[in-house]
Amino acid sequence: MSEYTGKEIVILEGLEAVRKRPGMYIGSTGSRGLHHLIWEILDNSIDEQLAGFCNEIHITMQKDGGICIEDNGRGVPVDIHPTKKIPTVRVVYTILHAGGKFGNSAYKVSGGLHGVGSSVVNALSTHMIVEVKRNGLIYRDEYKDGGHPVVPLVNGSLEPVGKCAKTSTGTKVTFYPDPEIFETIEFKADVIKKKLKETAYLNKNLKLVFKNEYDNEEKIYLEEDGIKSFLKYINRDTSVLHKEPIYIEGTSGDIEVEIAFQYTHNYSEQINPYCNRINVVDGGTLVTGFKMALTRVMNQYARELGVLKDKDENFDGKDIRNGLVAIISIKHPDPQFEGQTKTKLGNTDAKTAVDDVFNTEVQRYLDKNVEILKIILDNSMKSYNARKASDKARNAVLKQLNDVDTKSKLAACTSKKPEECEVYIVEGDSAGGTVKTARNRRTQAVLPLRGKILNVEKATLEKILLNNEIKSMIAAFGCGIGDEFDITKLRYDKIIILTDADVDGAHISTLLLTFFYRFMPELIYSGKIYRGLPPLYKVDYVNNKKKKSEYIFNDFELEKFRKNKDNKITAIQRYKGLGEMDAQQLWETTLDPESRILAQISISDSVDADDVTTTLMSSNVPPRRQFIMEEARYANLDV
Ligand code: 28F
Repeated sequence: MSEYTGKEIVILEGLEAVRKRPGMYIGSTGSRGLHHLIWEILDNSIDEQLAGFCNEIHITMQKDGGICIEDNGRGVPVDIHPTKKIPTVRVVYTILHAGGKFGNSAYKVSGGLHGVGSSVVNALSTHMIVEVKRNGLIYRDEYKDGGHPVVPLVNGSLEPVGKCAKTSTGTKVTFYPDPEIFETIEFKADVIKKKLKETAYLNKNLKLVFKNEYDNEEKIYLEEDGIKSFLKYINRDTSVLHKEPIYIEGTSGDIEVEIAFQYTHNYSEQINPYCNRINVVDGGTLVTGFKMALTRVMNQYARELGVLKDKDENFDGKDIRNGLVAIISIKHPDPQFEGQTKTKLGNTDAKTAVDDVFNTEVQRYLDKNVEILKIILDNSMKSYNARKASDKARNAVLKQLNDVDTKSKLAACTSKKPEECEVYIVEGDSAGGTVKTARNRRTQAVLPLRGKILNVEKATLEKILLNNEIKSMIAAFGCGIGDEFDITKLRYDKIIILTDADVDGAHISTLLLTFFYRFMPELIYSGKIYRGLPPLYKVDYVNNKKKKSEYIFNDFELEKFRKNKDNKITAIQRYKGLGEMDAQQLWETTLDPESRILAQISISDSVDADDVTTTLMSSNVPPRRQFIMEEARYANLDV
């Protein structure tokens, strides 16, 4: 056991803060949060690869419940830290936000915990071992019970514990998550494997070796074709217009650009941008550069080949991107991440670089693959013609929207200040009726929806705009749709989806989310969308000889409640739907800002998000159900 000095106490207070509010650092203490621990450690190895010093990472699920991650990078420095006066490796693992990778531009990353997560993982582990191979020596530091160092320092330094070849370098981290923090400490091989697969796609030629000691499985992930294979994977269940994705790469100045894209039969477009392997979900300059170049190059070809005649207008960018699925991955030495969530790239030179590389390389590619060029131009022409034809219909519909406002079932609120107003989108007329009685009329509006809403993945824009439920929503929100969307006109601060806590409810909620994601994604990105979480149970019980009752929101909570010996349960009521609650109960559980529980909907990874929508909307029923239940559970945990 080491004795703590004053310095260490300050350090441990930082880690104590992580233990007090784990959700703030890793999102949740459920299964997602648990796996997040692995991603944090893995990110550090990947950063080391990005810096050019590592090409192999081993990830092992140990039989004793621990996770071991080992890379062949340079090894975390062990010398005494200039200001903290303890070994740098101990600084990295015990001081919050001491990733210290700032200043080294190759390491700059967006938001999140990237590169600073080591100490967070340590804080949430009962035991952690860090082994470093550097300069022909092996070092080992170890921590117990949320980050307390247990290896004594000698003159302030870590003593080497062994020798190795000078050429053998790297970092190995083994950790055991704390069962007092996490609802579950069971790692899922499938979840880890999915992540490693995606990691391999984004890091061409990085070898990831997964080992599962429980069933002696070993699997190697290595993608020589990088994002090209990634794109094939994203489109694996989608019907495509050409079998091989278009893949181009090149360098412009000191920026490396890689692009893969493919056309599908979908009506939507999906562009997945990455900068230094970070998914910049809000896009930014690299996406602007791509769109500009694609539009220009395709219009040039269309003129040259006579697809567009002199009298014709140019293709609109949208015409050319109809059905497009693309991955743009750039490496930038000094990325500027912007926006509230730091998920938008700001560097103007990234725009020029992407435009530049696309311009030269795509023409080189398409001149050799004329049949693909023809497919793209033909597809653009179809969208162009459809757009011209539906412009009239669309304008007519948009004009009608004002009418809908009066015809729709929206029960408006009296306040006109968006910052204090909320709208509840409620499943079914009867629940809608109760919510109308129970709500605070001044700030809470109610929009009841009848039955299931249109599956927007399968419908054309025209059809979507003619759907009554969707028209009512567009009219109620007041901020338009698609290109004309303007979030500053939004009439509400929160849009709250309220459905029954069952599979159908989850399905309706997912259809709504799909609609928002496709046509008003900014609503999700700016955190305006919530799910109301109605309780599953009401428990009457006796505690200290007093009769009490409490709402319970999931089975996990109910189990915890049952285990508490101070409570003598007298009755448990299970709510099958919102319809079973009276106005008072609805007010307390889902409307009253003081006591309701809302889950904010967020998307951290657009590839995942799209994957979710395609899985859901496929006609294959069993996986759909599975997803819905899982999502419903996550929603409960992410409160
Ligand atoms: C299994 C997890 O964490 N790998 C890591 C390195 C390498 C360096 C480093 C890490 C330097 C100043 C902190 C080595 N030599 N795997 C890992 N490999 N961190 S984490 O540096 C950390 C910073 O303060 C490294 C020269 N420069 C950097």
